[in-house]
Amino acid sequence: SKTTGNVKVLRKLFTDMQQNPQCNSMLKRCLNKDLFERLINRRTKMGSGLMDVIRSGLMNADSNIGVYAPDPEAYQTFSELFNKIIEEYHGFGPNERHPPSNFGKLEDFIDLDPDKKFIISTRIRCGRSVKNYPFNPCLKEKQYKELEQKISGALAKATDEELKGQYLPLLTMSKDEQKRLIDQHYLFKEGDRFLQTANACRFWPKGRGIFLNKARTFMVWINEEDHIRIISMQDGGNVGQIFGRLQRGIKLMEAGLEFVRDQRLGYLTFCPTNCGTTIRASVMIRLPKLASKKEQFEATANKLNLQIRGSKGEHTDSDEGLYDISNRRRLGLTEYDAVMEMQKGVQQLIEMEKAM
Ligand code: ADP
Ligand code: CIR
Repeated sequence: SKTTGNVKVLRKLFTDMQQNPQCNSMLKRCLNKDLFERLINRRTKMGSGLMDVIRSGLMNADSNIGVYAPDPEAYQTFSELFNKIIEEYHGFGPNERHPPSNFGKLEDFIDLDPDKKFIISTRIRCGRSVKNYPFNPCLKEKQYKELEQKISGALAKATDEELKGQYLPLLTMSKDEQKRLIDQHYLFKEGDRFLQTANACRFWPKGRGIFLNKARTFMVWINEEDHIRIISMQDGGNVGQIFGRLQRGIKLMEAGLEFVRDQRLGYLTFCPTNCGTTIRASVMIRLPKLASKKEQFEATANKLNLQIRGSKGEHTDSDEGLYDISNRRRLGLTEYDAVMEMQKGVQQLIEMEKAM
């Protein structure tokens, strides 16, 4: 039967991963044979199985994490696996509860680089999933269209002059325009093999697109990795201005839509690294002296709970000494603390660079 065949394929891919010395993913560390056998026959009500959770990690040996939740219920159904990964990534234990949302006082956030010596730009993003819709692998073509309409409709109701803008569907965008928007760091990339193998790119480019305000400081991604990504960014290091704008953007979306929030895990997203606050606050920064001492750079970032990415996003290299440095944890702390973790950490890195 089909199911037995699939189980065979799954066992083979799992064994290959276990035996692959190149693979160093959290999936490999967290899913031992024993747990694999316990999870192999489980299904969510929507029919998602273990294969749907771990396919990306099995097919991409260079995954950092290697799992996605095909629908919100998967976090429960496969909790033994997700909880281990969530604990390793966020330091959030299985008996902890994500705190209520708290964005704190905006006055506590500063300009990290008033003389514009180190920071090119700063960006804060968060993700949201719309209630009563599964995640990418389970979405039907019709649901992509519904989501696109609902989300772009909510954005069209903006009255805040700074947030007003227009929605650009990927379907009608020229390849030139798409490339320009990606190169300018506004738009998501195309052909992410981690997402493709997670079955997250079906019907692409249908239902996908970007909303951009006039000043290009506020944008919303529709139906890429998550239903919604809300982004605030601008040149320089003014964290307060950027975080303030993000909060107004979130309020705008909340006025028109309802989001999935779990008692224990906070806001639910497709990738477990994004649950909780869903906040990634980052600076695009040059720290030539510190970065030349790779081991010290990485160890310091780690100690400060910061994550270093390349200059074109996750899984890319650094170009011309440019790094994308952000808070690593998003779950088990407040929105205020997530952004503050980036602010304090980057402040320290800049101090170190100055002293070198
Ligand atoms: P995510 O949206 O999940 O944070 P990526 O790492 O793929 O995912 O980044 C998306 C885009 O945002 C990439 O083009 C990346 O270079 C860009 N980006 C991230 N941080 C900044 C920043 N501080 N300034 C400018 N662009 C940024
Ligand atoms: C991976 O496992 O490398 C991809 N599925 C992306 C995971 C998200 N990574 C992260 O650090 N936020």
